Amino acid sequence: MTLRGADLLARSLAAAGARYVFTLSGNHVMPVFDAVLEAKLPLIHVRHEAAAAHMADAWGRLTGQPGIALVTGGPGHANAVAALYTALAAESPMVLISGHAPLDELGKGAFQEMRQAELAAPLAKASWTAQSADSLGEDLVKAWRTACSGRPGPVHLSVPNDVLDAVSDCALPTGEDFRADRQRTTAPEALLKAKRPLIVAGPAAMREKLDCGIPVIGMESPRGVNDPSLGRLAGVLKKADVVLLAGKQRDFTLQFGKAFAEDCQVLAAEGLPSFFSIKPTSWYEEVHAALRYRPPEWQAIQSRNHPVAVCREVQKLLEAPDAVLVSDGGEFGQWAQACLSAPRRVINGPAGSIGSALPFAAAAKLAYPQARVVAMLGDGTFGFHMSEIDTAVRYGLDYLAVIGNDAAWNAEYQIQLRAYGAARAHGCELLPTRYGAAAAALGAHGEDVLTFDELKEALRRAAESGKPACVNVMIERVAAPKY
Ligand SMILES: Cc1ncc(C[n+]2csc(CCOP(=O)(O)OP(=O)(O)O)c2C)c(N)n1
Ligand SMILES: [Mg+2]
Repeated sequence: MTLRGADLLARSLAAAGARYVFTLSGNHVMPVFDAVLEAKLPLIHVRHEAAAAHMADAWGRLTGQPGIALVTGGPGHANAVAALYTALAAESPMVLISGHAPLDELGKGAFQEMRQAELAAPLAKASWTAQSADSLGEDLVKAWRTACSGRPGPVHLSVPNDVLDAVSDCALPTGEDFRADRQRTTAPEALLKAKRPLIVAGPAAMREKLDCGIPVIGMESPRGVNDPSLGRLAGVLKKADVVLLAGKQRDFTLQFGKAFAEDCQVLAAEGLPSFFSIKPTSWYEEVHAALRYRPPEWQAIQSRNHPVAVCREVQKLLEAPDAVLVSDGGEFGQWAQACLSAPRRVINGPAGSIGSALPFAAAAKLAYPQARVVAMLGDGTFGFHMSEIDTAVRYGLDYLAVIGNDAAWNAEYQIQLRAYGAARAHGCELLPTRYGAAAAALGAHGEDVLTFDELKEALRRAAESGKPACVNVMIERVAAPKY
């Protein structure tokens, strides 16, 4: 069968099992927009290319299958590349496919000509430019498998216009060609014999559950051992006698190894060990109690526009067995992670890059249409991809976004207070904008909550609206939790 490169691309993605293409249109990729009609591959078209990449990232983390982002060449590619950093740090399987100036015009000043593969390379596991329609199927197999294999991560493929328009009679890859196996190794003897063993899992490893009688601690926060969702982790890390780092670097999050006692034996593996089971000891309970720890004085914080009180109301919405919590942003995001739990969680992750919450929530809703999806984000963070509310409205993605609005880039403001003093704090103020009204103008259900008593009803109305919803709550400008 003779097919255009664009058809080969679209049909290969369908054969791989891709469910959606997260995209923003542009001259270079219009052949693919045409080809997805036959391949029956739905497009989710967004308002900024970074949002498409963030959606592919969240899809990858939630489903384990690479999310696919498709953007146009040059500026579209450059916009999308910025979002790869978050996916790389979160070890998220995704493929960014970018249109590209035609091969036969390169070096001649082609429209939107750019050294795209080089631009994406530092932020991807692999990054290259397709050279012919005949090899496009192989390119896609390699991209997909690389994204999933070993430590997962983003992969970039640029596809020149003339490659998309060229015809080829090469065979399409099959679903089997795309399959990537993940291998585990056996647990090291020293870990099994230890008195106080710990497994510290990196972002990809922690998404694969292992319940084995040894505490498995997932680390995916830029705040490392001080991650507020991990309670008093720092104390138990110091007590451990043998630690297995499973797909986890001894990086800044572990204070480059100083988070462990000097005589602690630190072992490393690519990922989690294969299943084993030992009888949990009192150490297991001690570690879990430390992780659960939250200051008891928080219970006294009631009926105030404090993040703890806001989260207490939001937690009631997350009790559903399939709920997804998305958390992003500075201090408010840290409070959300400290106070909220849900069966599934997607956070901006070790990259510490803010702004991805709304695209993440949209992808979560596509991955789990029946699930309640709640995104917690700061007011500054909301501004990054506010226009994605429009995308959510167009596709009926009825997530609930809760904005903790302290009219500031508070995380940075807090740094100024600590480092330079209140008199020198500047450049981090925002306005107490009515983001609920803005969301309503974009077609969502919007609420602006100025006093705490209004919160409960506003959340109820939002959750029952059947629309994408945004509850903007004015909160006190407090520093992130510390234990
Ligand atoms: C892409 C990106 N830009 C800037 C920063 C620095 N930064 C981290 S938190 C933060 C403030 C976020 O403000 P907001 O979303 O309102 O949350 P708040 O801290 O006020 O609760 C900023 C600017 C970052 N981490 N990532
Ligand atoms: Mg703020």
